Amino acid sequence: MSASATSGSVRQPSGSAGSQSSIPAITESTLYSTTSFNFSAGTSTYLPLTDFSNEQLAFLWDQVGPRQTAAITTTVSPTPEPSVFPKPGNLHGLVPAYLQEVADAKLLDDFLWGVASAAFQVEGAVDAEGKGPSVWDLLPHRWANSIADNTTGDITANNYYLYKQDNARLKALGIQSYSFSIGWARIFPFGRGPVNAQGVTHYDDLFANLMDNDIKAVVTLFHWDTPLALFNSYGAWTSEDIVEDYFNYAKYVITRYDKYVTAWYTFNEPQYCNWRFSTYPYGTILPDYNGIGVGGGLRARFLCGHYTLLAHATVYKWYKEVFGGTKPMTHKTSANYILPNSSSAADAEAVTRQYDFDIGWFGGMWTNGDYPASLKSTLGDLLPTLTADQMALIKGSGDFYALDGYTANYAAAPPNGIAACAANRSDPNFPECSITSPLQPDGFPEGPNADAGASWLWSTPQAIRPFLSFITKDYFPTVPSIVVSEFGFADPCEASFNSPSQILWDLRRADYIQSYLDNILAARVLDGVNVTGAFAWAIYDNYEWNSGLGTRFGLQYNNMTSQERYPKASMFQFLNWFQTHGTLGSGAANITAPVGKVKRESAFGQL
Ligand code: PNW
Repeated sequence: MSASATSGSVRQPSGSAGSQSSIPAITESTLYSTTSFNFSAGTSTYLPLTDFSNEQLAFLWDQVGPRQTAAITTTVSPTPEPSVFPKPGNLHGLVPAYLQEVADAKLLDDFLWGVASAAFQVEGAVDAEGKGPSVWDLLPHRWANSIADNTTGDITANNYYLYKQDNARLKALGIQSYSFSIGWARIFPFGRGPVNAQGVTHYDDLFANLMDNDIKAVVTLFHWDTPLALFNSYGAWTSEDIVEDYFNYAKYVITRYDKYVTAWYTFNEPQYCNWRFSTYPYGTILPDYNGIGVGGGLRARFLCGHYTLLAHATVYKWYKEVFGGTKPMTHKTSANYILPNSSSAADAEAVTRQYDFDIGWFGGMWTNGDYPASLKSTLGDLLPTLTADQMALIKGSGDFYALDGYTANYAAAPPNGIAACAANRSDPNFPECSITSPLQPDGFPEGPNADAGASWLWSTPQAIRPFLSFITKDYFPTVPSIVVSEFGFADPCEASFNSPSQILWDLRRADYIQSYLDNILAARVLDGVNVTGAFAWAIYDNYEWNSGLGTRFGLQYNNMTSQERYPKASMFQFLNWFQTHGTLGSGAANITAPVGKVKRESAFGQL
């Protein structure tokens, strides 16, 4: 800090000109010292994070402000699920199959499939049982107008207390696997320091309950809910300190739960460093450490990416080489299929650049561990340099590719040319220097659009088939297998409907799911892509980040008042597809369990 002590020097009131003034001179008490404060000079120094007291936890929650509490605040015992659910009938049946070539094809035994969620989006119970705040608990409360409908995630689907019923529902529907994330600040309320016993007991019971229901657990360690204390202390993902704190958290969770987990994801979509982390309110609501400046931007984006990548690779190496882990581990990647807007060489280059910035950025595990050349030449000193040791750590740090691939885009070179754009950090299209659009070259939309709260999403289910080939054969030929770790759709205006009779026949989502799965199967059986899994987003309606509760991705409708879940038509479309193409090929509810039907082996250890 550069504040200078000025004790003893006393400025006279204005207008007092020495001895001619009738105003008495100010004399300062010697009991005090004074300082020239300068808040912006303070951001070069980290705040220590060593006090893990209840008072400090209360201080963090005061930073968030008053929270909402659900009507239900204790774990609920499940009631029996129906054996038959209301479902689409004779007057509007399910959407028919799209690809007759794969009508009789069956999935292989190893296919992993189910529905997905994330801790912040479904758990609620925001400050329950010793949890610390994450940055996502803060933002909806304190960052004015940052959430489309001004809702918070304080309660959302209240899965923290309702998980037993939710798991019973998954079993009753015959769903093989559940992909979910663990809340870092439930385990470590301050991001580091002591473990929160109640949070651990909760996850112990969640795993036990999933095992008792024969549901495979696919677990993400980090789905964007960074502990707030780490922002306060050193700027979270803009500091290398985060690598050690994340590693410490990951080791704890993996050591405790590995035997119950079918596959591990270290990170959900490191691209969050672009479209979420880099736009947080640094310099106002969050401190702007590490030279980030007010509002974040490119420096925040690529520092975040750098430390995310190193944190991932550090955990992977430890898991395989020290812990001796045998479960498949990778991170999820958010990417969409990109088509050129024309046959020009410039548009082809725009497509390549878009892929480099979307998937090449975090694809070092499939290459030599380094960033793509286009990123290095365009970004210069905005992109931290990877050392030879770091590249060696990153290279090979994944067992399979996990793709969250929702939609597609056309890419065009900017009108001033790629070279001019890439040489100018102020260019509006910097750094990708490609302009993406959901319009085909003839101007017609590529598919039906989603809800306004997911304006980036267009239903383009046929894109997944060539995209799977592109990733595994062209862009990263070293990828051994690929799982579609998220796909899903938000029907327009669903949140403005207020009764199940309007909501439950979700035609666009059902249509998207049928075609999407048909195209995955075609990629596998016709194109020879080793695609080994598919997870629909989401288990039920939940908190959609900056779109709040008003944009819905659920295959089940969730009444946020009663917290009752109702399967939508899309859920039956999804189940029917796996009943048709599953290994047993029967209509039985629990159709794929032959592989890895995981049984609880023993009681959890002590804390
Ligand atoms: C994923 N895109 O985010 C997240 O993992 C989920 O938490 C989220 O709820 C879900 O998709 C639906 O949005 C994405 O722009 C965000 O292509 C943006 C994109 C893709 C996925």
